[in-house]
Amino acid sequence: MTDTLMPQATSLPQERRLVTEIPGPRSRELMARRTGAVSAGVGGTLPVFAERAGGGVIVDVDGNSFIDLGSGIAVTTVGNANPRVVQRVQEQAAAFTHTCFMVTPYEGYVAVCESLNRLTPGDHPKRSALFNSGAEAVENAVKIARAFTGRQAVVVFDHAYHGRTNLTMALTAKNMPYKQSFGPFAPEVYRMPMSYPFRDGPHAGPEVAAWATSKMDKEIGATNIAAILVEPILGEGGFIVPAPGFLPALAAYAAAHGIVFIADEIQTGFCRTGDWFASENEAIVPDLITTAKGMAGGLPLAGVTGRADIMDAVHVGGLGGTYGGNPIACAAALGAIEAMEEDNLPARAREVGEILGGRLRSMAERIPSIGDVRGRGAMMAIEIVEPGTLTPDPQTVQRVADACHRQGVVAITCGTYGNVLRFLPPLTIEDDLLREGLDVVENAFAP
Ligand code: PLZ
Repeated sequence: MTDTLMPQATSLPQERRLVTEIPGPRSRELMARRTGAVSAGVGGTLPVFAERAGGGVIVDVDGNSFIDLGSGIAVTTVGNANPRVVQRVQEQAAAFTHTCFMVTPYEGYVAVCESLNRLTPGDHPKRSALFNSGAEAVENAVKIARAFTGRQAVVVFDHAYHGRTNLTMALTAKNMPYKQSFGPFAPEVYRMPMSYPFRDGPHAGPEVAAWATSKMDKEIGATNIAAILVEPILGEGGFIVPAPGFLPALAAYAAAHGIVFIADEIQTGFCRTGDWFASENEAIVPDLITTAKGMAGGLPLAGVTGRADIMDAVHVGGLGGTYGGNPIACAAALGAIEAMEEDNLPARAREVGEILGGRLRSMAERIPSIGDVRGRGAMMAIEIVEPGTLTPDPQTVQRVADACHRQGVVAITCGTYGNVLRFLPPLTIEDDLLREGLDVVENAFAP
């Protein structure tokens, strides 16, 4: 490993260490309080409560140290409590915590927008706007595309995930747990077929895209479509990497028909896939791009970035929100982006991807229920099926994830069928710790 790629310093020992049963007594106590105080509707993955985290570990309130293979769902790409993030947050919190950018602006917001405009694909003039969550960014991207085109229809895809607010529930494909009993949903949302190489057979990317665009022509009419919204690699839907040519064909159709092409890079963006943005892999230049998660090192911040003519088409006052682009979140983003640039984290994501991908592929040779290994960079997954079939096996995935948790590894799942184990380690994880985490995953498959 070269010096520029050294993981961030953290005072936490970088080790897996179990000192109590899992969950330990302090976690059990807190879990009882949680049950009494927190809505049952808020789900949970691990039965332990966090106390500290950094590098590649999360330490719980009983002193158990877990190897983190989830980064809080692709958020702590630069490592938890990254020193550059912490320092800027502390300085900003001491200076001022909030003014509302629409009331009294501050430099941090502008600087984050400048970074987004500079780092996202394409060298055309760009503008950005900041929000609090991924879902809010997606909603605003749709608002902007509608204002720019004067059209209403929004095209999304099978297995898509875009959020939990009313419009983004409509944009999200999966019913349970995201949509069940929460309707009615926003209208003018149309779902099209997605390229899913493991499940749709040997269909080439352009072929699936042609199927989708022909449906758009016939069922919506291209001149009614404001936006085509797609995740370049589907996240919650199962880390589905569309076949080559699928995304470029969609982007070309959008360009030919005056449709705003929106890449939702909330999970894939900011170095995760080995590029700054996953769209770069097929040289896609989205009209708009939504970001959140990894951008701010753990603080809530989201953005919409894109062509200046589209972003500026909205009437003055049409975009905003009390907290959007909060100064502390902006300070965190500037620290996180500095870490990504100075430590060359796209290259580090490719290194992590080689360790992950190599190990997962060799596991697949030994474990017949691993039907597919896929992903890119530090965003990889295995899809679990009944051996030799495409039949999803979510029970095995749950059993493996639970066993990992008991053995001190934070493993998380995803997928339309709940049968995908995904790997999103912080890029500050040490190589040997990552390998140890993967040993635990492999052992967890043993019956
Ligand atoms: N778009 C591509 O991955 C968030 C959801 C976790 P928010 N994914 C994690 C859960 O179960 O709620 C996501 C995403 C993509 C949009 C979002 C939404 O981002 O910040 O969670 O609103």
